[in-house]
Amino acid sequence: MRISTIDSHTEGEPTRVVVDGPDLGSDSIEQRVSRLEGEYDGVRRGILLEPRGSDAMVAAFLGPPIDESSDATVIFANNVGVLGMCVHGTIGVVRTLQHLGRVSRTPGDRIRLDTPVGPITASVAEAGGVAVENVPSRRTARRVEVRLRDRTVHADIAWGGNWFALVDDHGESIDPANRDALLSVAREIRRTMNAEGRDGTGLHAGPIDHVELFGPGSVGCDSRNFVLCPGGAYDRSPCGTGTSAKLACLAADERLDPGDPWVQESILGSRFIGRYHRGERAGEIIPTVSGRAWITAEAELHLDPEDPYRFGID
Ligand code: PYC
Repeated sequence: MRISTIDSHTEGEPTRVVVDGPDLGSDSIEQRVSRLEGEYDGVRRGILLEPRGSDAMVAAFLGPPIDESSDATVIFANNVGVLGMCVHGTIGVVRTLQHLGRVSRTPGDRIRLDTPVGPITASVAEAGGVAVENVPSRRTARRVEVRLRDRTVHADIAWGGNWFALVDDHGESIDPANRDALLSVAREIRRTMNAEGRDGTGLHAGPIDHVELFGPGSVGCDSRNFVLCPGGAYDRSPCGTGTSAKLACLAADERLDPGDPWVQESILGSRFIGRYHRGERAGEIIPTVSGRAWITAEAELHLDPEDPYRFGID
């Protein structure tokens, strides 16, 4: 199978757009997801796992649109499976399509993409920026007590296209030098919440798959975060679905007004700017998250039938 890919990174977090690869079909998005999870799971692994990929890499599989007002479908996947949505990945997709000449570089131009959790719109911004209007986001639980081995923390549960547990009182410094401790506490929070059935509820109900720990931001930033992703890696960017979940919590607590900017810094010091307006349903917001991405590679991947590791190394 011929697999052509273009890699980019969005504020430090990698995306691999599959420009030519498995045919996921042109029927419903659920059927395309199930084809990727079934027939093409080995291909997903081959694209994302070592020796070609890494735990932090997110792949974007493009296809024909579902809705007639959309331009394309995108299904994001990482080292362990399909994601609901991915904002850093969407920014990478737009920059890749610009690189291919399929999307203009004119600020204000927009493309609409169908995702497994609903349509989103991405707008071209100045200086290589992209603004993603994400799916409706909301908080479903506030300050849930989570007892860990050596501390008790409190988590908000919010949907931003994936399910997040958002924690302020973890007691750790959000610093790259403290990464191992951050990974360990975030994993324990997720394990504990999953074991106790502290799930996201309502539309897209499901277990917490991301954990977001917050601390003070540096000058010009409202906050700094550390985000644990489903496959155990941490997000090098400020995580756009996580920023959307944060905006939902800020809106619910009346700490940020519609239209006002929220500058979310990542553990690396890179930034996303988030804003929201109110959604149609009570308690729901429509977040817009802006960031930048850069192309890093163009490749043709080979999955040699003789290669025992063609479908990746776990
Ligand atoms: O930016 O939404 C995001 C994201 C999800 C997982 C990694 N990045």
